[in-house]
Amino acid sequence: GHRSAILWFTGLSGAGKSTLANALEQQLFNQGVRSYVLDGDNIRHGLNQGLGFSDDDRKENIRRIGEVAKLFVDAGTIVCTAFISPFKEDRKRVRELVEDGEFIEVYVRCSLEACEQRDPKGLYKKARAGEIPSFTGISSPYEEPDAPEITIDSDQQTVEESVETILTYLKGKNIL
Ligand code: GGZ
Repeated sequence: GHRSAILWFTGLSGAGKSTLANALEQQLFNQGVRSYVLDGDNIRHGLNQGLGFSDDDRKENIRRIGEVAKLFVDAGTIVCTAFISPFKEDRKRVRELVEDGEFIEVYVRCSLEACEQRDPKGLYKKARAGEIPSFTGISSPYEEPDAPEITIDSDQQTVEESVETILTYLKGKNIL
């Protein structure tokens, strides 16, 4: 058996949150651990369609995701969430929804320069051109975590190394 938890990935667009969350989920699945990834694909296009990127909409986005993540914890799952979640206060509120130790903040740290260089969807280019208002890192803030349980330097570590770091943390905390 294993304990349930929220692995809350936070970081800039293009930092690699979804990639890491999905790679971790694959490893957990291989080990027979019940896990699930919440990301823009299944949340912003569904439950949260209609929410945009104003501060208020982001706050509501994160609040709802936090509530859903809590349900997954109740259901005995390890849930990985991959959202920018730029505001400290919103992340703290999710932390407070679950028991101590059940909220694991994973800061996917990557310089704005590197994210902008990657620009897999061309969004930074559009944001710089003024075509996307309130773009995180350009025209909307990102508040770095002060004390994340795990920090991944995604411009220095491979996905495989990063997944190992997280698995080691989970084993150390007797979650796996
Ligand atoms: C930031 C935006 C924006 C703006 C669209 N700012 O790289 P992506 O494309 O796939 O991931 C980004 C995603 C961010 O949604 P989140 O739900 O994670 O944001 S938050 O936690 O702040 O609510 C990006 C795309 O949506 N996107 N417009 N203005 N990212």
